[in-house]
Amino acid sequence: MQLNDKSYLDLEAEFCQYESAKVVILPFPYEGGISSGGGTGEAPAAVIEASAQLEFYDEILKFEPYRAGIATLAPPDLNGMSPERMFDTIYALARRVLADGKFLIVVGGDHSISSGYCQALFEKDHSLSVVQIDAHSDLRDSYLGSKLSHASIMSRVREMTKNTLQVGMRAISREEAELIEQEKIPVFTMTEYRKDPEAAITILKRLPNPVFITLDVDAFDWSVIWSTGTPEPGGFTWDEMMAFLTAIFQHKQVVGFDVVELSASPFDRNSPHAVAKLIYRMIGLWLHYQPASALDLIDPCLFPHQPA
Ligand SMILES: [Mn+2]
Repeated sequence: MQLNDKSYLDLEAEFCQYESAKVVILPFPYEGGISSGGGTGEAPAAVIEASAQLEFYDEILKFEPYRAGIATLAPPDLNGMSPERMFDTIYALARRVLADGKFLIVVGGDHSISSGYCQALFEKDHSLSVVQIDAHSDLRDSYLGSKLSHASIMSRVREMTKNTLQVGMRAISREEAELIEQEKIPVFTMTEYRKDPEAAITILKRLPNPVFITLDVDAFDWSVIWSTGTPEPGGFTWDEMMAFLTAIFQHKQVVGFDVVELSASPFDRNSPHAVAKLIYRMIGLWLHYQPASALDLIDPCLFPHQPA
């Protein structure tokens, strides 16, 4: 696998080799499935750039997650690619990385990229569940004539698996609301989640393993993520998001995640930094809550503390 010139966290060579890394980051700068905004094509590079400023030590989890090895792949050439070919490209790449036994993180790009990765995970295990954290329910059958639009991603996911949980919504069309009602789809608006997070956690606990998380950064409040294509006010604070993610990793066997819809801007250094840190915390949570035996640890220093 071809590595990126710059590794996530700007790691020393021994910690970012593909062969030894437990975690693999795939930058996937596709923005062919969006309806407004733009700039998601530059987002993965901005996140990798920002990640060089992170502390290696996680001050909450109290260890250094990078020691598990984090390889950063070179982004594929997606220039002018159709949504269909994009799907095939990410599907093939994800299959290969998963076959090598890695924990794969895809950094988008717009939300249309999620279905290819999800398909690769679903083929490995048909009991896959998907947790979507997003301001939008993305349940349109198609949008602007495209079934692979970023606004239709959960419709595509639900064709693979009905085991879904959607949290953080602040923008839903009437047709989507009717579908949610008819099919009793577990969707928590931000207001509902804030009022009673435990209701969502109860559904989360009932989802079959394994679990894939697709995280659209517009789920966050603008005080955390300012630069995104289809912003909505009133989203997750940083601490609310950390609490929800912790619950997911604590209760479920997470097999992968993606982070999508950041749009790079020359006027905003904060948002890519927040995404870089979000990814590092999620890597840390994954390591912390996985059974140590399953990780075949190469470095005993990784776990100075036993998982709670
Ligand atoms: Mn969204």
